[in-house]
Amino acid sequence: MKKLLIASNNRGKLVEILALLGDLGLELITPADLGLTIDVLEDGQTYAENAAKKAQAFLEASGLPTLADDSGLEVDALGGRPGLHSNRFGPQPSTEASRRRYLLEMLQDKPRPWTARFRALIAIAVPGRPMQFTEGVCEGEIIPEERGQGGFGYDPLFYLPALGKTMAELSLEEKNRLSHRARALMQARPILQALFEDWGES
Ligand code: ITT
Repeated sequence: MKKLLIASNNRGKLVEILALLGDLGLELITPADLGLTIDVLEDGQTYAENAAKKAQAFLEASGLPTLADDSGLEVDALGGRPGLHSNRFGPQPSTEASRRRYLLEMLQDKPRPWTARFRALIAIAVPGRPMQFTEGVCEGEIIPEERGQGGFGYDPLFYLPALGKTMAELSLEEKNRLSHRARALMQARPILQALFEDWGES
């Protein structure tokens, strides 16, 4: 079976991506499957730059076609922060829980609603081909108290007004119908299908 490496060390992301691409007829490989422990320095100026860096580093380490995700939460009242720095927001070292607490601290004096969006950039790297990118956005708002146990990261604080639920109150299937990552990967699917048709066995 043709192999695609999913270049993420984030367990929550991996679960979602494996479910979203599971029916493509590809063998989806994780860094752990290969014993790869690469921590790419995410110092790009854009999500696309960071996604490309991750995809390229894992492609070079594995020789496999590789897909990477760079994503973040953009809160309007904070001028789009934490954005690119969503995984290292606030005092370091940080945890998912400490980053959520810091986000609420930053917002406490700002008028509500705290409108926000999640953004995901997907980079697809195949040896000898130009890198390809897709993007997905999911609009919502930050609420002052955590709700729900599902998902990861900022999900318990990210409320979807149309559903009356936070991302963390959705099942994996529900999140994967509407999330930023789902939207970006929906566009990535035909790109992957075309690449793998040309690519032959690998
Ligand atoms: P990899 O680079 O190894 O994939 P990472 O967690 O470092 O893992 P990013 O650099 O893309 O990934 O950081 C994205 C951060 O944005 C992530 O750690 C969360 O804090 C947040 N985030 C992204 N997508 C999210 C989602 O679907 N739900 C909640 N938080 C999310």
